[in-house]
Amino acid sequence: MRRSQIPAEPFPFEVDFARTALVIIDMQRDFLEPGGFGASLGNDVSRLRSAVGPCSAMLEGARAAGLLVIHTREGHRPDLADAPPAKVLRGPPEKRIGACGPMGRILVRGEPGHEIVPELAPIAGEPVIDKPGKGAFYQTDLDLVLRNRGVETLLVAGVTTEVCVHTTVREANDRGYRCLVLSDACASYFPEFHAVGLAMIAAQGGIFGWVSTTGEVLAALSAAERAA
Ligand code: C5J
Repeated sequence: MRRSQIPAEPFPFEVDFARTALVIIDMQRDFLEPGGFGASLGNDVSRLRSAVGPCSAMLEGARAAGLLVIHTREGHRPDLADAPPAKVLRGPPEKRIGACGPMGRILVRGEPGHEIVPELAPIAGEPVIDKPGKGAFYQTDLDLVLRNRGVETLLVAGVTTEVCVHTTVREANDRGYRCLVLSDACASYFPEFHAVGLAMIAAQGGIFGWVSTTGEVLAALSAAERAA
């Protein structure tokens, strides 16, 4: 496929889709549905639903075009051996990581709450990266997976904009990946943090990435496929 240009902030984004992966961050029931980790922290989880449609459209487009699709999930081993006490020992015990909630133990791998929402469920061949922290590179094999596939560019979507999306994009940028964040396919419990989080990425000449929309990326992807 030829190189394409996607309208983006702070300036148009050059991309070779053959060396690009879609990375969908933490679209898990624990963050999007009542009774999970996000709700245990006092958040209005309905605020994250806006990202589901755009993520789904981007997922469909990426699959159709044969892009590598990677899903991440934040969560911990059932024995919590990989959960730092500083992360666990917050809030009332019945709402902490590992406590039992309506979707099973909060933020624990293998529990219903840890699963990706059904609309965005991974299919065979799509790597799922289980991560103990906010960044998708920390203590995972994501970098290895991407390098083995020759990926140089990441299209990043998911939740939450200012936490796991931001941390992952910062980590990726430091490792030499070019990141385009899809504004409408990300969301936050705090609309103002979403807006500022996106602005921070594109500020200062794109200090650690670019920002565009699902529609712009899908249009560029279709044009690249037609031209191929
Ligand atoms: C948070 C995440 N917000 N996936 N995790 O704790 O952004």
